[in-house]
Amino acid sequence: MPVNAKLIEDHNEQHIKAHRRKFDFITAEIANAEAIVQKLVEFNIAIPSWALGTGGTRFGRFSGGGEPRNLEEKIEDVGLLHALNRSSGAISLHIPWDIPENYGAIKALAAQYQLQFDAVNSNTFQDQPGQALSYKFGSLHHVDAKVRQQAVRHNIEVIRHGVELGSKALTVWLADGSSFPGQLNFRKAFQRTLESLQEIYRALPADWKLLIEYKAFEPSFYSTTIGDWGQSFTLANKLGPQAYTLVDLGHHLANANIEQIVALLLMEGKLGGFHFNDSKYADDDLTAGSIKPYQLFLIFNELVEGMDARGLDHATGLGWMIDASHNLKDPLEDLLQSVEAIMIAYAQALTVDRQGLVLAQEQNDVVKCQEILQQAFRTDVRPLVAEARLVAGAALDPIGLYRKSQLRKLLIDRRGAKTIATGL
Ligand SMILES: [Mn+2]
Repeated sequence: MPVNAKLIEDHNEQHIKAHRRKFDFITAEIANAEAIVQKLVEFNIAIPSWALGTGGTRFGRFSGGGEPRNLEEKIEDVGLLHALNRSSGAISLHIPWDIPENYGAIKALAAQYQLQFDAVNSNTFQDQPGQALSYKFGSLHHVDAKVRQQAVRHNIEVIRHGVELGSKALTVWLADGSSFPGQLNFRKAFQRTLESLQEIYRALPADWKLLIEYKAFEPSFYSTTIGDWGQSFTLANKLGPQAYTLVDLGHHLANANIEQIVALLLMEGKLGGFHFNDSKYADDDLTAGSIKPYQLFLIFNELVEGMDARGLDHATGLGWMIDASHNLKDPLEDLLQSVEAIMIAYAQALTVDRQGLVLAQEQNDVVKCQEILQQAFRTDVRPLVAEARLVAGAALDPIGLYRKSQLRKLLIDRRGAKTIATGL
């Protein structure tokens, strides 16, 4: 492991004076700094196994070098991130891209880096080598029962892999949809999807969640069979108490009010998890907070308010995961940026004057409501996030340390300059 306690200590030593100055300033500015730092220490965001290699577009892919060649190296990369920020303590696997050959060895490796296994993800959006039937026209909604059966069996197999590793959730995202009017009978497609999901649901262990992700469009361009939160929510309600909706920030039509969606799903007890990314147009897979940090804050504002209203533990009540794939940045630096942006938005949401906001809302004081939210958003909470890292034994400046230690060069030396992460 290239990042050890000594390296972190030496790095923090160099930054501690400047950090103390900034932290003292903010603790004087806000009331509950210590409690916020403690919440930040507990908060972790899972890293998906497919975010560790350079993503591409349909036009090209430009590999960055030193990418993880197998599951072991993916776990090593997440371990590296977690050692730097102590906020990335889980990995989310994609089956069949990351099928473990030896569960015991994989679990031991993850434990060595203090990593948990987050939700497992099934894949019926592409055909695998040797697969009997094609998903060209969909999977769980397919007109042919044999294709649906194959897709159901795959999902149940994914659950089995997850059970072996200690995961507690299956995330289903379907590419099922249609690209031309008339191609699909919407009612039948939805009904077939429900029946397939019911079969998968019956195979869930009692302490597992089924997370149903939705997406407005792409790869289909006319309709998606689970296209929005209402469709996912309907399925989750019909399936039962272990089924939940999963919100991916990039899966909405432009200008959708995601914070309102989140608030209502939480109120109904059906928000199960989150996929963080950012976008200018649609599913752009950009770094969280890179385009719309205010939206990210407003979402966290609703999350904190809604989770507190239901008495949910912020760290464990919902599944938190990044879902992005980058084609320009070093994936590890990009993930450090995403985690930082998420922590900042969460910290800002924790500083919102809740009582003041309730009062202003009840008095229809629209100006005051905006003042309260923007006061929190415009407060520089980065010293709180840095303090949480310091307390947890992470680096005060994770990207600075990553660069100074030349960790990418080290990975390239070990793995080679031309490697491609499995699944990409
Ligand atoms: Mn997603």
